[in-house]
Amino acid sequence: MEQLVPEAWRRPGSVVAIIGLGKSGVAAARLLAREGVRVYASDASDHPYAGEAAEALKSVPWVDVDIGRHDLRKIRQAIGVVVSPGVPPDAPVLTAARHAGVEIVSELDLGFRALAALQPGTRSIAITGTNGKTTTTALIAHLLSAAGLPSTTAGNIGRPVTDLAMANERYQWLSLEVSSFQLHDSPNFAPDVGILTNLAPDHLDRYPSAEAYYADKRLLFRNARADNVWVLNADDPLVLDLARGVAGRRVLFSLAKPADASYDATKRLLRLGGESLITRDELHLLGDHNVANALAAALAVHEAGVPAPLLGAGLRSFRALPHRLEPVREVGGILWINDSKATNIAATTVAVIAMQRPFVLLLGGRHKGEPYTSLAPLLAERCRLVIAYGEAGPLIEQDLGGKVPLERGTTFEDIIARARRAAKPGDAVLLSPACSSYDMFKNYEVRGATFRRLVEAQ
Ligand code: UMA
Repeated sequence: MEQLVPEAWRRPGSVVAIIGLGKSGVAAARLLAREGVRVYASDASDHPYAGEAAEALKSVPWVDVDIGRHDLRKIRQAIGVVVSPGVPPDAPVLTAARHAGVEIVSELDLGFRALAALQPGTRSIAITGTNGKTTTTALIAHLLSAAGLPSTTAGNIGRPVTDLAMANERYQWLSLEVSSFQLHDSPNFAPDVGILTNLAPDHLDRYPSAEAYYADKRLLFRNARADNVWVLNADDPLVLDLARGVAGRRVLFSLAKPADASYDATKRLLRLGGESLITRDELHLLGDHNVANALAAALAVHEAGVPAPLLGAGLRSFRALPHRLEPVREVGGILWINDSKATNIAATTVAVIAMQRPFVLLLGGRHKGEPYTSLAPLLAERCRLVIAYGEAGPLIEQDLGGKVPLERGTTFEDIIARARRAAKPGDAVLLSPACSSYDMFKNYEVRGATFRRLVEAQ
């Protein structure tokens, strides 16, 4: 049996430092304390994301909690560091640990190791890529469960893997969404099946270049074995390049050409090998990118042993996730769509391409580094108005002003009122911000929920 944690972590006098007390840090602290490992858990912010849960750790034996600072002396003396995904690798606290020779592992790594020890035999499908990860992850768990194979989701989709490892739940398969942040410092991560949905620049506020971001994505393959299956996007040369020379079998999906899973645009049919899965109209998701996600998910679940007819039934019964091109409500002929999860240009691009009606686009939030200019040609045809708001408002105006009709907005109440005035019956209003939400909200979920509440109140 694999060791749940390195033996040295359990030695008397050893302390493991946990950096960041969001969901990941809190779950990691709980797991280690349960295993009898002493923990020093700290968060630089006075208001860590996990708030009350982080406070509650103070009453857990074996856990020493600091909120509002990192005690670098304690961290330098630690036997190991467990880092939360939101802490950038060049954060001073990690630099201090590295200089002191302390090994740094991610919460994903700790969780994956614990899963292997506590739930041996559970198999995993890991999903990464710039966009489509969350929908594909949820769709995979749905397809597995619909076919009678007990499964659940964890990882970047919301539930830390350490939390799942600790739970008294048993699954045959896990569908794990893994971000580039989580793949970093994850030497033990080794899924059975891996999916790379697509690659485009993102997180340029954290990485020095797109290449550095892709290099972290490549860590999906770091423990590749001959019996692995890699599900790859045949339409994305960057994906194929990244997987070049990796051990294991590769299966391909494509919207444009024959592949292991493909889309026949003339007959509007999704296919797996020679078999038909479903028609386009039976897939209740907006946009061709979601056809690609469905093909990727079907291929992965097929590898888990589920035959095409059962995959077809599962695809038919799946519905859009909240905040991902989610139709909220149609009022007076105007369809309001919540795509708050679109936090980069590539995600907003696919949303814009998916629009079949004229639309008003709500764009803004905290700028993440990429210019907005590439959106201009896509907006020329159907976009009635861009409403630019938030910290990125001036940059968006600079990049798109004069090229598409654009006005500036302030609060969410204000941008929704402006959208209502501009939209005509038959139009859509699309919240697809291309930015993070952190200038105005706790996260993209709260941003989407605010949009929904205001739209429903109309
Ligand atoms: N912090 C420090 N010191 C620092 C820097 C940060 O203490 O030097 C603290 C912050 O104050 C914060 C904590 O570290 O309290 C960081 O927490 P976190 O951001 O890792 O938050 P979690 O709640 O643990 O959520 C994380 C993922 N968040 C990120 O990767 C930013 C969640 O993905 C994921 O669902 C969760 O783990 C469970 O696995 C969210 C996300 O936005 C959805 N992901 C990005 C994306 O999808 O684009 C990658």
